[in-house]
Amino acid sequence: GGKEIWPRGDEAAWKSGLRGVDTDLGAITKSIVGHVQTTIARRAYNIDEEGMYRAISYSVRDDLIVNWNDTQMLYTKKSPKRAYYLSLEFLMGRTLDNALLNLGLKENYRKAATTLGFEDFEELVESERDAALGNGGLGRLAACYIDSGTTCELPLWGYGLRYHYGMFWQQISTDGSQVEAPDPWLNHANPWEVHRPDVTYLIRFYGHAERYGDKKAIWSGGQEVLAVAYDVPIPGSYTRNTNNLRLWDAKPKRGFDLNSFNAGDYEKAVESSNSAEALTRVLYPNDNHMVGKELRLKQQYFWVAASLADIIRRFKQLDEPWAKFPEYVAVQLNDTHPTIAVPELMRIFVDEEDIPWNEAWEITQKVFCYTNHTVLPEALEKWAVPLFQHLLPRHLQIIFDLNLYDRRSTRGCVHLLTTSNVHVENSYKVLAMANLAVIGSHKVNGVAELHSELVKTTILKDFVDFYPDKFGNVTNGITPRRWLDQCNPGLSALITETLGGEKSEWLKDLKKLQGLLAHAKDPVFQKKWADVKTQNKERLAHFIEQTLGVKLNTSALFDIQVKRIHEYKRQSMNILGVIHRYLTIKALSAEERKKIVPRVVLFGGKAAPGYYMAKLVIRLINNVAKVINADPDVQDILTVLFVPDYSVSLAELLIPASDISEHISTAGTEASGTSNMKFCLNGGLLLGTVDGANIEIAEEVGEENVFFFGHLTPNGTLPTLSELPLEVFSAWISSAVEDLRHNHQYRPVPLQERCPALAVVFDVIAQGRFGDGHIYEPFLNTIRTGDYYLVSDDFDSYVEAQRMVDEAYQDKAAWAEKSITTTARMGKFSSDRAIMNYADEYWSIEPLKLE
Ligand code: GL2
Repeated sequence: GGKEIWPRGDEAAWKSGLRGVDTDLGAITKSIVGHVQTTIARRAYNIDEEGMYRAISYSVRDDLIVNWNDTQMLYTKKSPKRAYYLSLEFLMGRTLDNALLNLGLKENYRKAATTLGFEDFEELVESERDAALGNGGLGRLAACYIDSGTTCELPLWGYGLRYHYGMFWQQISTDGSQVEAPDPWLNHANPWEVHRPDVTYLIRFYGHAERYGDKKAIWSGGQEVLAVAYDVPIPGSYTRNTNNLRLWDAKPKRGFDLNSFNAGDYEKAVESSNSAEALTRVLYPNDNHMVGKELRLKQQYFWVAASLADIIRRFKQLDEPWAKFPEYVAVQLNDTHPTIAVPELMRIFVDEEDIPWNEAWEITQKVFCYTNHTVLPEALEKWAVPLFQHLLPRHLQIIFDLNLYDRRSTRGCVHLLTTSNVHVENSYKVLAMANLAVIGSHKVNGVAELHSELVKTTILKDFVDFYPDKFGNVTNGITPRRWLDQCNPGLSALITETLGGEKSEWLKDLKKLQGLLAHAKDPVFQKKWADVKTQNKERLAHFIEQTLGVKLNTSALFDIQVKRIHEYKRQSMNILGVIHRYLTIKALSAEERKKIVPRVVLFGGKAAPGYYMAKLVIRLINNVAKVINADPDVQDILTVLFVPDYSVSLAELLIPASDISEHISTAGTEASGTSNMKFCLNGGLLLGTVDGANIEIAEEVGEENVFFFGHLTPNGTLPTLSELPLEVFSAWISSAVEDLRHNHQYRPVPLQERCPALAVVFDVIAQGRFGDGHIYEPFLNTIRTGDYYLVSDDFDSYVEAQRMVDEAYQDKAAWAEKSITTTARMGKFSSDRAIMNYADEYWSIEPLKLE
């Protein structure tokens, strides 16, 4: 509140040049034309769609930046405690539409574009390329959280990497296989980022660490790379608050090595610059799977070191003692990817700031929180000690010292000492990053109730006795702005019309959707509801016909499974079920076939390029689709399609069109899932296993409105969590899965006896009905023997659940009621609720509104 001193020059001159956010049509048109003329250097007679998209984007960006500046100024002035979300992935998708809706300017921009001769505004919006800086749910969650954090007016920044190549582009070859092509998304100008050459840090790798004094060291030598900031403004909804996503790009410290250059070896001279820039070249395309590559560890340290340096620079401007650091800073570790932040902060405190070790450790733990996103063993990050030591010698020393320190502080607790120290015995030593994340944080959470329980009983069980208060749960959420208002404008309008008032009221308080319950049985409303669904199916069908040349029957039931292709997610069961359905229909008479509920089954998702089994499943899906779609016997009764190159934008098209979506992971394997929430919010019903957030969705929308199945569902019914305490339930799931796996391993029963219906399907595949059967043998064998993901155990009840879906779909009124009720009761799953939970209980930060 002190007196402001004008920093330089004539205050009036500065102020005369400042712009605000001008939202009237004239100002918008003028701004667009200005950008056409100068920013993109064109004129009215040679402006095309691509140019117009860019001019509009720069114009919208101006508004975002004005708000962004004002928000950052407010933060500087009030110095609230801030939270920083460290995520190696931010799967943002497109920005223009979202920004326009958040700013409330879409209609005026549409009008301005029309006046300038671009009548099809949606076409402009859809010409934007996705920012695909993430693999799947984990990366998209980060994007939802910064949207919600800003909408809730929290001082929350994201920190990530500016990959030059995002998630690969997926194509399908003529034999049905996935082929990967690079996604050089930055080849096109990216209007949504602001280059900050003034915000840079030098990051060191390799070299030597020499100890001295009390647990201190000097780290020197090695390679130095420059981290340069690119800022992406993040608008909130119905607020001027605009937060920041800061992405780091790697640049060589010097352009090239002058000595080699003088010696005439140009290639050698630029070599070091190549190796620096390789750092942020590409996103690792693995989902739920760790690959121990040195370059990946380099990315992690580069990103973490730059982010912490930036946070510390900001803190130093406050001129406060280090003990107060946790009163201004909370850092969220999104999975274990940023765990090196723990030893890095210790290194800065101890080596650079001269803070005694114990004090440094106390401060460090108060800063960090850690979210675990998976219990799959293959996904847990473990770094080989020799590799780690080579790249980060000083950090390894710190980790070893922490290990000793933790042993001392856990004195008497032998169990913890032997199994939960930071480095775990193996054929060579590895660092278990989750263990380091737990000891370095004051809070640890899972992402759905069941998952948080499983974390405590499996991978982190040794820590629970010792730190009982650290462990909690924050069930994931999704932003209703993108995942309802933006992707389903028809439904959004119907909801607003029905609830009355402004759409902002329910969009910012999603529990208000409950108001729809009063209309769930109203036939007139049901009809309107069903009509919106049909329009969304038509929109999707149009796209599919244009891009894939396949016609869809829009009065059919649309059954959709879109997510990463993974054995644990069991797309296998879906396609095997499709074959079973096909064979069943083929056995019917033409008369009987008329009674079948027509169905469109859509698949989408990418497989990691090195994941052989997942790629084989994609191939099977495509070849089954080929046969079924060409068979006149099932024309309009059954259509199967793999939609290539699944992305955020495709999800926005697919999700509003679904009647049923499949979330059918082996019980206990899907930490939460978030697309399940998106489908249900859009009135699609859920077909799933008792896993992840499916359980909480069923609790909210009512068990009668979901289709649960699985060997692990006793008597086909879900024991509600109130009947069965969560600890009991999670223990029961783990032991049941373990027993089944044990039996497959040690008391194998032939598939023919285990699941005769599935054995028939296998025979048909092996006989070559969908192309050379031999190709699929390795896949079939994983289920014939071992069956780790329990496909054969769950197949019969899956088929039965699908039969119940068909039956339910025939009663249109009852189906509409289920669909309306589902949407109405999805309020809990807004990411606003989740982010406020983190803000209150994990970060202790408060909203700060920009007036
Ligand atoms: C994931 C989980 O698999 C998924 O179930 C969860 O919804 C998301 C977000 O919490 O996190 N974990 C993970 O490693 N990936 C996920 O999508 N990639």
